[in-house]
Amino acid sequence: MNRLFRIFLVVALISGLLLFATNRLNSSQGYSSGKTLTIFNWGDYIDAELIKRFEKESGIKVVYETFDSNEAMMTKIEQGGTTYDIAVPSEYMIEKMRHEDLLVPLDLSKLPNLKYIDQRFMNLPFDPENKYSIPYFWGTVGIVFNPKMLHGKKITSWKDLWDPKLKNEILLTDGAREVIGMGLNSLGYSLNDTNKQHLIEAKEKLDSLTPNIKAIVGDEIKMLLANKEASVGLVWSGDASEIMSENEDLDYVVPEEGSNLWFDNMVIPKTAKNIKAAHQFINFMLDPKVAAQNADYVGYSTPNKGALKHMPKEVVSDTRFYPSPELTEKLEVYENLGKKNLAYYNELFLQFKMHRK
Ligand code: SPD
Repeated sequence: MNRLFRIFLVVALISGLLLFATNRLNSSQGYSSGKTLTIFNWGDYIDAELIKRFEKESGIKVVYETFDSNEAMMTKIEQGGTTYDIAVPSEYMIEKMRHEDLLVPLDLSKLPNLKYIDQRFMNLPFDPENKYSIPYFWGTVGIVFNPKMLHGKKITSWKDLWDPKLKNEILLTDGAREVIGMGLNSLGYSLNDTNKQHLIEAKEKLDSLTPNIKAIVGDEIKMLLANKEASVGLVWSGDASEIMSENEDLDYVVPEEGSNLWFDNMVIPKTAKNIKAAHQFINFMLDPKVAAQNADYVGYSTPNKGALKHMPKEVVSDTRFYPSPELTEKLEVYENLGKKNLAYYNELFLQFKMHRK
């Protein structure tokens, strides 16, 4: 081997090693190359089969990360150093992200499947022309309960939860707006109330519920309720539907005092590195058969009108999970209450959690 050839071999070897190390480092940091798409979604919120199918059809590798609250998602995006191409926040957080200029405007011409979304879920106040967000799932907040464990007692109102007979029987979803909202609603206040006195009253009302609370948990709430570890849970409707498919004894109610109507939408954060692939993925998820498979898997309500045709009749006609527009109009959508107020909700929620200890 002559000297020149040996030098060439060494240089080629070192370059190859450097390239390999850089790729490893980049991928471990979520860096998206043209063939990588990084998605940031709620836990238990997609059929993993669909990710595999998208990867196969598009040749794009999906890096998938999860969060468990809008606040956690926002903190991660705001603090920087992430390269998320798609995130799935709820309405009030989308409004906040828009105001903070954290979103990339969508190219709707790249989303032909958008035509399948029911007009009822388009042009909502948090994003009036869907410039930044595309409907993913929607639902309500309510109470799932096991009438058998409650000796036939039916729950219809938030107030029912304060019944001393429910000692250590209630599981709460770990969400500041959901839990503080329950306190506010039970006192007849709005879910978007920013009156300090009302918020303190709501926190005190929640403190008085402490003896009945077994735990405040994340996605494991579904397993605990389905396995009869508790008889009552404050949950998102889709979780209720999934729990009920595991245990038919359970029922779900939106309390009569009122509750929350929510919308989770797909957005492209400014952290995106692969905006083209993000549009491809959003359009893929909007395909009626894909959306139907996803809804069937996660148990949440789809806003995709085209998908409903591919789903079992008994699912889409269940008004607990597909409530009529007349009922949803009576419910409240969370508003972006501004930095200070949202921080105050979080602080009260933390104080409430500490009070339990
Ligand atoms: N396990 C997935 C949960 C997603 C629920 N999103 C509801 C947000 C309501 N603000």
